[in-house]
Amino acid sequence: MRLYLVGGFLGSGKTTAITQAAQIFIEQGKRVGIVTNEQGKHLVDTAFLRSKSLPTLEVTGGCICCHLDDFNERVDELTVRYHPDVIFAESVGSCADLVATVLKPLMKLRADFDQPTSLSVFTDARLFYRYLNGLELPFSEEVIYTYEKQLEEGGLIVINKSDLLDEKKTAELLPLAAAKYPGKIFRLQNSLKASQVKEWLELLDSPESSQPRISMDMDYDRYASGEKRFCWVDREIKISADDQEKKIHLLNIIQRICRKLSGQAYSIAHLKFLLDDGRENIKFNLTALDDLDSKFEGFSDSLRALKGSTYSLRINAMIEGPLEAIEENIDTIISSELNSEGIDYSVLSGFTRVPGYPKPTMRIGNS
Ligand SMILES: Nc1nc2c(ncn2[C@@H]2O[C@H](COP(=O)(O)OP(=O)(O)O)[C@@H](O)[C@H]2O)c(=O)[nH]1
Ligand SMILES: [Mg+2]
Repeated sequence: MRLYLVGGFLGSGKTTAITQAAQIFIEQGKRVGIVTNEQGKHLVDTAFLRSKSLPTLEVTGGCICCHLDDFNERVDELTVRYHPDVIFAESVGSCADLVATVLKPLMKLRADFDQPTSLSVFTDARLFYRYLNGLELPFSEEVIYTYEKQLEEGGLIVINKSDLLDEKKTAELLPLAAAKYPGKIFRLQNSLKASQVKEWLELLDSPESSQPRISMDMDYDRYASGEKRFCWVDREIKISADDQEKKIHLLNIIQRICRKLSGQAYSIAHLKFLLDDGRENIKFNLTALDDLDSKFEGFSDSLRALKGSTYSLRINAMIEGPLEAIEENIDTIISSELNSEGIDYSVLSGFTRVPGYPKPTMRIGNS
Protein backbone atom coordinates (compact mmCIF):
# COMPACT_ATOMS: atom_id res chain seq x y z
CA MET A 1 0.00 0.00 0.00
CA ARG A 2 1.41 3.35 -1.05
CA LEU A 3 0.96 6.44 1.12
CA TYR A 4 0.88 9.88 -0.49
CA LEU A 5 1.16 12.46 2.26
CA VAL A 6 0.11 15.90 1.08
CA GLY A 7 1.06 18.92 3.18
CA GLY A 8 1.30 22.63 2.55
CA PHE A 9 -0.39 25.81 3.58
CA LEU A 10 -4.14 26.35 4.01
CA GLY A 11 -5.92 26.86 0.70
CA SER A 12 -2.94 25.84 -1.42
CA GLY A 13 -4.96 23.23 -3.33
CA LYS A 14 -4.26 19.94 -1.52
CA THR A 15 -7.83 18.65 -1.57
CA THR A 16 -8.27 19.67 -5.20
CA ALA A 17 -5.17 17.74 -6.23
CA ILE A 18 -6.11 14.71 -4.10
CA THR A 19 -9.61 14.62 -5.61
CA GLN A 20 -8.19 14.58 -9.14
CA ALA A 21 -5.45 12.11 -8.22
CA ALA A 22 -7.89 9.70 -6.58
CA GLN A 23 -10.09 9.75 -9.67
CA ILE A 24 -7.07 9.11 -11.91
CA PHE A 25 -6.06 6.06 -9.87
CA ILE A 26 -9.62 4.74 -9.83
CA GLU A 27 -9.76 5.03 -13.64
CA GLN A 28 -6.54 2.99 -13.70
CA GLY A 29 -8.30 0.27 -11.70
CA LYS A 30 -6.61 1.02 -8.37
CA ARG A 31 -8.41 1.14 -5.06
CA VAL A 32 -8.03 4.40 -3.18
CA GLY A 33 -8.58 5.61 0.38
CA ILE A 34 -8.36 9.18 1.66
CA VAL A 35 -7.79 10.59 5.14
CA THR A 36 -8.73 14.25 5.58
CA ASN A 37 -7.52 16.27 8.51
CA GLU A 38 -8.61 19.60 9.98
CA GLN A 39 -8.82 21.41 13.28
CA GLY A 40 -12.61 21.44 13.02
CA LYS A 41 -15.27 18.74 13.36
CA HIS A 42 -17.71 19.08 10.47
CA LEU A 43 -15.45 19.12 7.48
CA VAL A 44 -16.42 20.54 4.12
CA ASP A 45 -13.64 18.54 2.47
CA THR A 46 -14.84 15.19 3.82
CA ALA A 47 -18.42 15.82 2.72
CA PHE A 48 -17.18 16.97 -0.68
CA LEU A 49 -14.94 13.93 -1.26
CA ARG A 50 -17.63 11.51 -0.09
CA SER A 51 -20.14 13.16 -2.42
CA LYS A 52 -17.78 12.12 -5.21
CA SER A 53 -17.95 8.52 -3.92
CA LEU A 54 -14.32 8.60 -2.81
CA PRO A 55 -13.72 6.45 0.31
CA THR A 56 -12.85 9.10 2.87
CA LEU A 57 -12.31 9.02 6.61
CA GLU A 58 -11.19 11.92 8.72
CA VAL A 59 -9.03 12.95 11.64
CA THR A 60 -10.76 15.96 13.18
CA GLY A 61 -10.14 18.35 16.04
CA GLY A 62 -6.36 18.57 15.51
CA CYS A 63 -3.52 17.65 13.22
CA ILE A 64 -2.32 14.17 12.25
CA CYS A 65 1.01 14.79 14.00
CA CYS A 66 -0.71 15.26 17.35
CA HIS A 67 -3.32 12.54 16.66
CA LEU A 68 -1.18 9.86 15.07
CA ASP A 69 -3.11 7.09 16.80
CA ASP A 70 -6.35 8.37 15.28
CA PHE A 71 -4.66 8.49 11.91
CA ASN A 72 -3.49 4.89 12.26
CA GLU A 73 -6.99 3.80 13.22
CA ARG A 74 -8.47 5.52 10.16
CA VAL A 75 -5.91 3.80 7.92
CA ASP A 76 -6.78 0.45 9.50
CA GLU A 77 -10.47 1.16 8.96
CA LEU A 78 -9.90 2.12 5.31
CA THR A 79 -7.84 -1.05 4.86
CA VAL A 80 -10.55 -3.30 6.25
CA ARG A 81 -13.39 -1.60 4.39
CA TYR A 82 -11.84 -0.77 1.01
CA HIS A 83 -8.51 -2.69 0.68
CA PRO A 84 -6.83 0.37 -0.87
CA ASP A 85 -3.73 0.17 -3.05
CA VAL A 86 -3.03 3.82 -2.33
CA ILE A 87 -3.87 6.14 0.54
CA PHE A 88 -3.86 9.91 0.33
CA ALA A 89 -3.47 11.76 3.61
CA GLU A 90 -3.96 15.52 3.75
CA SER A 91 -2.52 17.30 6.73
CA VAL A 92 -3.91 20.46 8.30
CA GLY A 93 -2.55 23.46 6.40
CA SER A 94 -1.26 25.12 9.56
CA CYS A 95 0.96 22.13 10.27
CA ALA A 96 4.68 21.54 9.71
CA ASP A 97 7.34 19.07 10.91
CA LEU A 98 5.68 16.18 9.10
CA VAL A 99 8.92 14.30 8.38
CA ALA A 100 9.76 13.95 12.07
CA THR A 101 6.22 13.53 13.39
CA VAL A 102 4.40 11.61 10.66
CA LEU A 103 6.66 10.09 7.99
CA LYS A 104 9.37 8.71 10.24
CA PRO A 105 6.96 7.38 12.89
CA LEU A 106 4.84 5.72 10.19
CA MET A 107 7.90 4.04 8.71
CA LYS A 108 8.54 2.61 12.14
CA LEU A 109 4.98 1.70 13.05
CA ARG A 110 3.50 0.42 9.80
CA ALA A 111 4.92 -2.48 7.86
CA ASP A 112 2.04 -2.28 5.36
CA PHE A 113 3.17 0.99 3.74
CA ASP A 114 5.54 0.68 0.77
CA GLN A 115 8.82 2.48 1.39
CA PRO A 116 9.66 5.19 0.85
CA THR A 117 6.44 7.01 1.65
CA SER A 118 6.02 10.28 -0.20
CA LEU A 119 5.54 13.85 0.97
CA SER A 120 4.48 16.69 -1.31
CA VAL A 121 4.37 20.23 0.03
CA PHE A 122 1.90 22.48 -1.77
CA THR A 123 2.04 26.25 -1.93
CA ASP A 124 -0.16 28.78 -3.68
CA ALA A 125 2.01 30.20 -6.49
CA ARG A 126 0.89 33.76 -5.67
CA LEU A 127 1.86 33.45 -2.01
CA PHE A 128 5.20 31.88 -2.90
CA TYR A 129 5.92 34.67 -5.38
CA ARG A 130 5.21 37.29 -2.75
CA TYR A 131 7.29 35.44 -0.17
CA LEU A 132 10.33 35.02 -2.41
CA ASN A 133 10.22 38.67 -3.46
CA GLY A 134 9.89 39.98 0.09
CA LEU A 135 6.48 41.51 -0.67
CA GLU A 136 3.77 42.04 1.91
CA LEU A 137 2.11 38.80 3.03
CA PRO A 138 -1.47 38.38 4.21
CA PHE A 139 -0.52 36.65 7.49
CA SER A 140 1.41 37.57 10.61
CA GLU A 141 5.08 36.71 11.08
CA GLU A 142 4.15 33.97 13.55
CA VAL A 143 1.98 32.23 10.96
CA ILE A 144 4.56 32.71 8.23
CA TYR A 145 7.06 30.80 10.38
CA THR A 146 4.97 27.66 9.77
CA TYR A 147 4.80 28.39 6.04
CA GLU A 148 8.59 28.72 5.95
CA LYS A 149 9.06 25.46 7.80
CA GLN A 150 6.70 23.65 5.42
CA LEU A 151 8.82 24.82 2.49
CA GLU A 152 12.01 23.90 4.31
CA GLU A 153 11.01 20.29 4.87
CA GLY A 154 9.51 19.52 1.47
CA GLY A 155 11.71 17.62 -0.98
CA LEU A 156 9.11 18.20 -3.67
CA ILE A 157 7.37 21.56 -3.64
CA VAL A 158 4.26 21.81 -5.77
CA ILE A 159 3.83 25.45 -6.78
CA ASN A 160 0.12 25.15 -7.29
CA LYS A 161 -2.42 27.46 -8.97
CA SER A 162 0.28 28.29 -11.50
CA ASP A 163 -2.56 29.36 -13.80
CA LEU A 164 -3.14 32.34 -11.48
CA LEU A 165 0.37 33.74 -11.90
CA ASP A 166 1.24 35.60 -15.11
CA GLU A 167 4.07 34.44 -17.36
CA LYS A 168 6.50 37.14 -16.27
CA LYS A 169 6.09 36.34 -12.58
CA THR A 170 6.32 32.62 -13.26
CA ALA A 171 9.59 33.13 -15.13
CA GLU A 172 10.97 35.12 -12.16
CA LEU A 173 9.79 32.65 -9.57
CA LEU A 174 11.64 29.48 -10.51
CA PRO A 175 15.22 30.86 -10.41
CA LEU A 176 14.46 32.61 -7.11
CA ALA A 177 13.12 29.38 -5.64
CA ALA A 178 16.08 27.34 -6.89
CA ALA A 179 18.55 29.86 -5.43
CA LYS A 180 16.87 29.91 -2.02
CA TYR A 181 16.28 26.16 -1.81
CA PRO A 182 19.05 24.31 -3.63
CA GLY A 183 18.38 20.60 -4.12
CA LYS A 184 14.61 20.75 -3.94
CA ILE A 185 12.35 19.80 -6.82
CA PHE A 186 9.85 22.49 -7.80
CA ARG A 187 6.84 21.67 -9.88
CA LEU A 188 4.48 24.28 -11.31
CA GLN A 189 0.97 22.87 -11.35
CA ASN A 190 -2.62 23.68 -12.10
CA SER A 191 -4.48 21.09 -10.05
CA LEU A 192 -7.76 21.85 -11.80
CA LYS A 193 -6.27 19.98 -14.77
CA ALA A 194 -6.24 16.19 -14.52
CA SER A 195 -3.32 15.92 -16.96
CA GLN A 196 -1.11 17.99 -14.65
CA VAL A 197 -2.12 16.06 -11.57
CA LYS A 198 -1.26 12.84 -13.43
CA GLU A 199 2.24 14.19 -14.09
CA TRP A 200 2.60 14.96 -10.38
CA LEU A 201 1.73 11.35 -9.52
CA GLU A 202 4.22 10.09 -12.08
CA LEU A 203 6.89 12.32 -10.57
CA LEU A 204 6.13 10.99 -7.09
CA ASP A 205 6.64 7.46 -8.31
CA SER A 206 9.81 8.22 -10.24
CA PRO A 207 13.35 7.75 -8.88
CA GLU A 208 14.16 11.47 -9.27
CA SER A 209 11.43 12.43 -6.84
CA SER A 210 13.40 13.64 -3.87
CA GLN A 211 11.98 12.49 -0.58
CA PRO A 212 13.01 14.32 2.56
CA ARG A 213 14.37 12.18 5.34
CA ILE A 214 15.82 14.88 7.53
CA SER A 215 13.95 16.03 10.61
CA MET A 216 14.09 19.82 10.86
CA ASP A 217 15.00 21.94 13.82
CA MET A 218 11.65 23.30 14.86
CA ASP A 219 11.00 25.95 17.46
CA TYR A 220 7.76 24.65 18.94
CA ASP A 221 7.09 27.82 20.93
CA ARG A 222 7.19 29.88 17.73
CA TYR A 223 5.14 27.29 15.91
CA ALA A 224 2.57 27.34 18.72
CA SER A 225 2.36 31.12 18.66
CA GLY A 226 1.41 30.90 14.96
CA GLU A 227 -1.16 28.16 15.58
CA LYS A 228 -2.73 30.22 18.36
CA ARG A 229 -3.43 33.10 16.01
CA PHE A 230 -5.87 31.01 14.01
CA CYS A 231 -9.52 30.52 14.82
CA TRP A 232 -11.59 27.71 13.47
CA VAL A 233 -15.36 28.15 13.20
CA ASP A 234 -17.65 25.39 11.82
CA ARG A 235 -21.35 25.68 11.21
CA GLU A 236 -23.82 23.34 9.62
CA ILE A 237 -27.34 24.61 9.01
CA LYS A 238 -30.42 23.18 7.35
CA ILE A 239 -32.46 25.65 5.32
CA SER A 240 -35.84 25.40 3.61
CA ALA A 241 -35.76 27.27 0.32
CA ASP A 242 -38.65 25.74 -1.54
CA ASP A 243 -38.82 28.25 -4.34
CA GLN A 244 -36.13 29.63 -6.62
CA GLU A 245 -36.48 33.14 -5.18
CA LYS A 246 -35.41 32.04 -1.73
CA LYS A 247 -32.18 30.56 -2.99
CA ILE A 248 -30.77 34.03 -3.44
CA HIS A 249 -30.51 34.23 0.35
CA LEU A 250 -28.16 31.26 0.40
CA LEU A 251 -25.92 33.10 -2.01
CA ASN A 252 -26.24 36.27 0.07
CA ILE A 253 -25.14 34.45 3.22
CA ILE A 254 -22.00 33.17 1.53
CA GLN A 255 -21.25 36.50 -0.09
CA ARG A 256 -21.85 38.55 3.06
CA ILE A 257 -19.70 36.29 5.23
CA CYS A 258 -16.89 36.46 2.68
CA ARG A 259 -17.07 40.25 2.44
CA LYS A 260 -17.22 40.74 6.18
CA LEU A 261 -14.29 38.46 6.92
CA SER A 262 -12.21 39.91 4.08
CA GLY A 263 -12.05 43.09 6.17
CA GLN A 264 -8.97 44.60 7.72
CA ALA A 265 -9.18 42.80 11.03
CA TYR A 266 -8.95 39.36 9.44
CA SER A 267 -6.74 37.21 7.25
CA ILE A 268 -8.63 34.40 5.61
CA ALA A 269 -6.57 31.22 5.53
CA HIS A 270 -9.61 29.50 4.14
CA LEU A 271 -13.31 30.12 4.12
CA LYS A 272 -15.16 27.12 2.71
CA PHE A 273 -18.83 26.53 2.04
CA LEU A 274 -20.57 23.38 0.88
CA LEU A 275 -24.18 23.77 -0.17
CA ASP A 276 -25.99 20.49 -0.67
CA ASP A 277 -29.54 19.84 -1.83
CA GLY A 278 -29.42 16.13 -0.96
CA ARG A 279 -28.55 15.09 -4.51
CA GLU A 280 -25.89 17.53 -5.64
CA ASN A 281 -23.59 20.02 -4.01
CA ILE A 282 -21.56 23.08 -4.81
CA LYS A 283 -18.45 24.20 -3.01
CA PHE A 284 -17.17 27.73 -2.60
CA ASN A 285 -13.71 28.36 -1.26
CA LEU A 286 -12.06 31.70 -0.58
CA THR A 287 -8.44 32.27 0.43
CA ALA A 288 -6.60 35.49 1.35
CA LEU A 289 -5.21 36.21 -2.11
CA ASP A 290 -8.41 35.57 -4.04
CA ASP A 291 -10.45 38.28 -5.67
CA LEU A 292 -13.93 37.77 -4.26
CA ASP A 293 -15.87 39.21 -7.19
CA SER A 294 -14.17 37.11 -9.81
CA LYS A 295 -14.54 34.01 -7.62
CA PHE A 296 -18.26 34.68 -7.40
CA GLU A 297 -18.63 34.83 -11.16
CA GLY A 298 -20.10 31.52 -12.15
CA PHE A 299 -20.94 30.56 -8.60
CA SER A 300 -24.47 31.97 -8.82
CA ASP A 301 -25.00 29.93 -12.01
CA SER A 302 -23.98 26.78 -10.16
CA LEU A 303 -26.45 27.66 -7.42
CA ARG A 304 -29.24 27.92 -9.99
CA ALA A 305 -28.47 24.33 -11.01
CA LEU A 306 -29.38 23.06 -7.53
CA LYS A 307 -33.05 22.12 -7.52
CA GLY A 308 -33.85 20.92 -4.03
CA SER A 309 -36.21 22.50 -1.53
CA THR A 310 -34.11 21.79 1.54
CA TYR A 311 -30.42 22.56 1.71
CA SER A 312 -27.64 21.95 4.13
CA LEU A 313 -24.93 24.57 4.28
CA ARG A 314 -21.63 23.61 5.85
CA ILE A 315 -19.21 26.41 6.70
CA ASN A 316 -15.54 25.97 7.67
CA ALA A 317 -13.65 29.15 8.50
CA MET A 318 -9.96 29.15 9.40
CA ILE A 319 -9.04 32.73 9.96
CA GLU A 320 -6.37 34.83 11.60
CA GLY A 321 -8.36 37.30 13.66
CA PRO A 322 -10.39 37.67 16.87
CA LEU A 323 -12.46 34.55 17.57
CA GLU A 324 -15.55 36.17 19.15
CA ALA A 325 -15.91 38.64 16.30
CA ILE A 326 -15.55 35.93 13.65
CA GLU A 327 -18.18 33.76 15.29
CA GLU A 328 -20.55 36.61 15.90
CA ASN A 329 -20.28 37.88 12.35
CA ILE A 330 -21.01 34.47 10.87
CA ASP A 331 -23.98 33.81 13.14
CA THR A 332 -25.44 37.29 12.76
CA ILE A 333 -25.26 37.16 8.98
CA ILE A 334 -26.98 33.76 8.90
CA SER A 335 -29.79 34.76 11.24
CA SER A 336 -30.38 38.24 9.81
CA GLU A 337 -30.46 37.00 6.21
CA LEU A 338 -32.87 34.17 6.93
CA ASN A 339 -35.04 35.73 9.65
CA SER A 340 -35.76 38.86 7.63
CA GLU A 341 -37.40 36.69 4.95
CA GLY A 342 -39.05 34.27 7.36
CA ILE A 343 -37.07 31.34 5.97
CA ASP A 344 -37.06 28.23 8.15
CA TYR A 345 -33.67 27.04 9.23
CA SER A 346 -32.09 25.05 11.99
CA VAL A 347 -28.53 24.86 13.18
CA LEU A 348 -27.46 21.22 12.91
CA SER A 349 -24.05 21.61 14.46
CA GLY A 350 -21.35 24.07 15.30
CA PHE A 351 -17.82 23.99 16.58
CA THR A 352 -15.27 26.61 17.45
CA ARG A 353 -11.68 26.33 18.48
CA VAL A 354 -8.32 27.99 18.69
CA PRO A 355 -5.68 25.32 18.02
CA GLY A 356 -3.70 24.35 21.11
CA TYR A 357 0.05 23.94 21.61
CA PRO A 358 1.23 21.28 19.13
CA LYS A 359 2.25 18.12 20.98
CA PRO A 360 3.22 15.41 18.47
CA THR A 361 2.31 11.85 19.45
CA MET A 362 5.81 10.77 18.42
CA ARG A 363 8.76 12.78 17.13
CA ILE A 364 11.79 11.12 15.60
CA GLY A 365 14.85 13.32 15.13
CA ASN A 366 18.00 12.59 13.15
CA SER A 367 20.02 9.76 14.64
N1 LIG B 1 -7.07 28.40 -10.29
C1 LIG B 1 -6.78 27.37 -9.52
N2 LIG B 1 -7.48 27.15 -8.39
C2 LIG B 1 -7.14 26.09 -7.62
C3 LIG B 1 -6.08 25.21 -7.95
N3 LIG B 1 -5.99 24.28 -6.99
C4 LIG B 1 -6.95 24.57 -6.09
N4 LIG B 1 -7.65 25.66 -6.47
C5 LIG B 1 -8.73 26.34 -5.74
O1 LIG B 1 -8.18 26.81 -4.51
C6 LIG B 1 -9.14 26.72 -3.47
C7 LIG B 1 -8.55 25.93 -2.30
O2 LIG B 1 -8.32 24.60 -2.72
P1 LIG B 1 -8.29 23.36 -1.74
O3 LIG B 1 -7.97 22.17 -2.58
O4 LIG B 1 -9.52 23.30 -0.91
O5 LIG B 1 -7.05 23.75 -0.81
P2 LIG B 1 -6.49 23.03 0.52
O6 LIG B 1 -6.95 23.86 1.67
O7 LIG B 1 -5.00 23.06 0.39
O8 LIG B 1 -7.03 21.64 0.55
C8 LIG B 1 -10.37 26.09 -4.11
O9 LIG B 1 -11.26 27.13 -4.46
C9 LIG B 1 -9.84 25.40 -5.34
O10 LIG B 1 -10.80 25.31 -6.38
C10 LIG B 1 -5.35 25.47 -9.15
O11 LIG B 1 -4.37 24.81 -9.49
N5 LIG B 1 -5.74 26.56 -9.88
MG1 LIG C 1 -8.15 20.72 2.07
